[in-house]
Amino acid sequence: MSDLDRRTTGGEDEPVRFLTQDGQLIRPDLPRPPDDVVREGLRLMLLSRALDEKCTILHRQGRLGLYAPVHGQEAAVVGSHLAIDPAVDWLVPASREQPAMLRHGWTLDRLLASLLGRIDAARIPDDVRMLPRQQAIAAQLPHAAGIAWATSIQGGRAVTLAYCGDGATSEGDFHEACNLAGVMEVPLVLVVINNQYAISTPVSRQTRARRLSDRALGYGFPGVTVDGNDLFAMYEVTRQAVVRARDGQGPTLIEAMTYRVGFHNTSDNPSLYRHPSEPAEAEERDPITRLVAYAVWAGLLDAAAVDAQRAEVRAEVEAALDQALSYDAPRPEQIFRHITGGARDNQPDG
Ligand SMILES: Cc1ncc(C[n+]2csc(CCOP(=O)(O)OP(=O)(O)O)c2C)c(N)n1
Repeated sequence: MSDLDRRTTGGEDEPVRFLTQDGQLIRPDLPRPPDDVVREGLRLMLLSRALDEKCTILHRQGRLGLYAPVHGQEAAVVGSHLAIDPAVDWLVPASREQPAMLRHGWTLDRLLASLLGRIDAARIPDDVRMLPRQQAIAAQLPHAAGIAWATSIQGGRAVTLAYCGDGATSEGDFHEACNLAGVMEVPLVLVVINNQYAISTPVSRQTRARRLSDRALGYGFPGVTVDGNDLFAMYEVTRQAVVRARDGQGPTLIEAMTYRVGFHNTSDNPSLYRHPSEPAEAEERDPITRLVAYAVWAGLLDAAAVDAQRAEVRAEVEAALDQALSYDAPRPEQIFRHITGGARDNQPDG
């Protein structure tokens, strides 16, 4: 029985955690990702934070419609995605997995184009094995189970990595997808980002279950709860789940315990439903601070190199924004594209 399996029996109450907040391994024998994976992870997390900052400004300037930040959840998203191979595996995001989508092959200018309504430029290239962001909560999950089922019928080695939030676990689509995935033993890794809130609804109002990972037991596959602010734990648990899936042993549910530090999206005001001390405390568990502490301690980067990287990713966002703004601006008639039905969808707008 692997560690992962043992944790599904309910014997261990604590989330899986490898790193202290000071960036030290809790036990020296714990596995750590290869150094290049840590470097890639840190860069993506910094890029994600820079993107959050820029998109919030663009929204406040009235130049961008809506943005859902990743702030606080970066290790959960990046750590899990680092464990799959974008050339082989499928990504099925929810609505705030921007760094995973970038690592999967959607370029930053296309991502920004999507947020700016420049939909032709935003198109996900056919060779990128990824679904678009999903705004209808949990609606992506039956598709994820279906993709995983299809790839297993085709006989390839592909694994599908899907994401949803804690609120999504109360939706019928979540349960239908998990049931199908369990019955058909599909190669699906489902990461539930438990950021404690579904807009204003706290997770305590979603379920009486002890943990969201316990949901998996009812569908006959392993569920494991992980410290979602710990890149190492997220990477290792997802890596084990991916090995299981590739070996034909079926799905795994990973609950990433984290916290949505900012607003739900740019139209939300969280001070209406939570005390400001809550996000302030969560900032003390910041996933980037933790990983930087490890990287400096392990000699992968020094503090000056981290600062240089922060500047680099900001410049990268600015350059991608310039590129995105050079694409065709949205036209009102595009709103009706794809909803008029049949052959008209293939005709020029208007
Ligand atoms: C089917 C559906 N119901 C309701 C909504 C409105 N809505 C948008 S985001 C959200 C909360 C989602 O919470 P969670 O699944 O925890 O993900 P998070 O946004 O926290 O990442 C809700 C209820 C929606 N988009 N789709």
